[in-house]
Formats: sequence, C-alpha cells, structure tokens
Amino acid sequence: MTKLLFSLLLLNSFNKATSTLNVFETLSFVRKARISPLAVLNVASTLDSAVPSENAKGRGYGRVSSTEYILSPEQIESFYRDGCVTLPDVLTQEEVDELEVVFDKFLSREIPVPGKDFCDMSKPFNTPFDEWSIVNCMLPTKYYPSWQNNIYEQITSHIAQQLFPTKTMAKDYDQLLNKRPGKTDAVFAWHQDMGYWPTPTALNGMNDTSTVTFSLAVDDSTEENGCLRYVVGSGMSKELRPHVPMGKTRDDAHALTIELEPSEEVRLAPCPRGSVTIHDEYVVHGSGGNTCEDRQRRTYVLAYRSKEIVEAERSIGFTHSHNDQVNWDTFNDDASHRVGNKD
Ligand SMILES: O=C(O)CCC(=O)C(=O)O
Repeated sequence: MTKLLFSLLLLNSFNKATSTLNVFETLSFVRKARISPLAVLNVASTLDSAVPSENAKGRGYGRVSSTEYILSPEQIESFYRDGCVTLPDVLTQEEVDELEVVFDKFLSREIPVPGKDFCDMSKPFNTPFDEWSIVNCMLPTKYYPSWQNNIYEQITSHIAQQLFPTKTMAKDYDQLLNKRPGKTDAVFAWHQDMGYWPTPTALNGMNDTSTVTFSLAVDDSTEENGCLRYVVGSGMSKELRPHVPMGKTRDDAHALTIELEPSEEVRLAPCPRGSVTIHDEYVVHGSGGNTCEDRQRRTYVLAYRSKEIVEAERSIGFTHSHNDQVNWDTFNDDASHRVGNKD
C-alpha cells in the first residue's frame, strides 16, 4: 500500500511537471523507458524549478533580445523527457555568417590547432587530412581566444541557466565538426557523452552530472547530410551503457561506440542553419554519413556543466583536449563501461 501511494505521488509530481501527459501516458512512458522511481522524482523536481517564470512568459519565448533566448515549457519538458530537442532560430543568419568566417579558418588550418585536437572523429588518428570524413576541432576558443564570449556563447549561457536554475552552469568545452560532402562514412558512432568523460568515481564522488550540450547548425542539417539522431528517452535512467573503443586503443582512434537494441526508437534531429539542438549527458546519440555530394554539415558544439563539475574535471587534468595526459580508458575510475575493443 505504501509503495502504491509512493508511486502515485511520484507519478503525480512527474505529471504535474511535464503537464502534457495524463497519468496513463506517464505510466506507460515510465514503464517503456524502464525508469526507476528515483529518476522520476529527480526529473520532476528539476522540471518544477526549470519551468519559465511568469516574468519570462510575459516577454514571450524564443529570441527576445540581442543576448537572450527564452525557452518554452514544452522545450524544457522535451529536453528532460526525450534527452534532445531542437530550438529554432537561436541565432540570426547574419550572426551565423560572422561565426562562419572564423569556423572556416579552422577548417582551412589558417588557425592552427595542435596534435589530436585536430582529427577525424570517425577514423584513426594517423589518417591523412585529405581522407578525413568528419573534421573535428576541439576547443576552438582555447586556440583562438578572441572568439571567447561570442554571440553563441552569450545566448547559450543564458539558455543553460534556464535549464538548471538552481546551479551555476559554466562552459565546459567547445568543438567544431564538419562532415565533408559525399562522405557516407562520416558516421558519428552511437554513444552517451558520459562514456567519454570521467565518471563521478573519477571526480572524487561528485555525483552531479548536469550537462547541456548545444549544437549550432552552421549549415542546414538534414538526414541527407548526416544530422544528429538519438534514442528517445534513453538518458532518463542516467545509466551508462558499456562503450567499446572504435580503434584498437584510444591512442589509435578517439571514438567509442555502443550497440543499440533493435526495439529502441531512434529519432532524427534535423536543424536548420541558425537553429540549435540541445542534448543531455546520458542520451544515446550519434549521426549518419553525409550522402550529399554538394553539401557539407558544419556544427559548432558548446557544452555547459555545473561549475563544480568543471572544477572537478580540471582538478584531475581533464580539459576535453584530446591531448590531455589522462588515462582515457579508465580515468582511474574502475570504469566497466569502457571495455575491450571492437574486433
Ligand atoms: O553532431 C553530431 O553529428 C554528433 C555530435 C555529438 O555526438 C556530440 O556533440 O556529442
């Protein structure tokens, strides 16, 4: 009886926070996603505090000023329930035009990026530049500091704070990606971002993992040129699945991958130029190859985590640079989720 009352209380709380699902839909969703009552409670309480204030509602949603974008309750709900959502028209075309100039200087190597921070995310590190399929540039604002605090950083920092109003969200890392035209092997393998990062054990027990990762479409991102795709609701249980290195070792290639169950619902996240997708740290995601002969897919990634997590990462020497001298296979966290290799 107590258990039943407890479950009903949780469902009511979850339902109130998500507002669009009725009890039966909520029950079915929770059961299908195999979510623990504790996870439901966590999400419900975060949603309660992340609902936009009356003040925000009065000003409308979306891009309300030169530096502010206000999330709607539906966008916040989708982020917490599905793990990923597309935010339309975050930047204007003119703002993207300006960012694009610098972006292309990284791609042409006019702005140099050292070592493994300039690599292909789908192939071994020793692949010749001409043969790359997904050009990956880590930490652009580290290598080009005058880009810091650009319009994309200003707007996303405001959005990150709306999603986690009780925390101080800090920029953790940035990254540029380009899927070259006609590269059908420009596949970003299925993964959870937490698979790449030090776990709470490695961060001295810091068990908060709060993250929002933004991906700005610099080009229209569609199924044809390999837009983001994700397994709906897969991050809600906050469980890390076993990841396998794509190469023989992490020194050979950086990427990790996981297997999907055939029954899992995959959803595409197309995103027009100037719009942004946001995703969380546990949602299973990746992207397909670029089948367009005449269209690249450039994406500007920017991730925010709570200030305490960023500080804990830095304290163990983890900066998201692929040149970090950390143990990429374990981060000294006894990680059972980064295992073996693919062969
Ligand atoms: O945009 C993509 O294709 C994948 C990027 C990704 O996996 C990430 O930013 O975590």
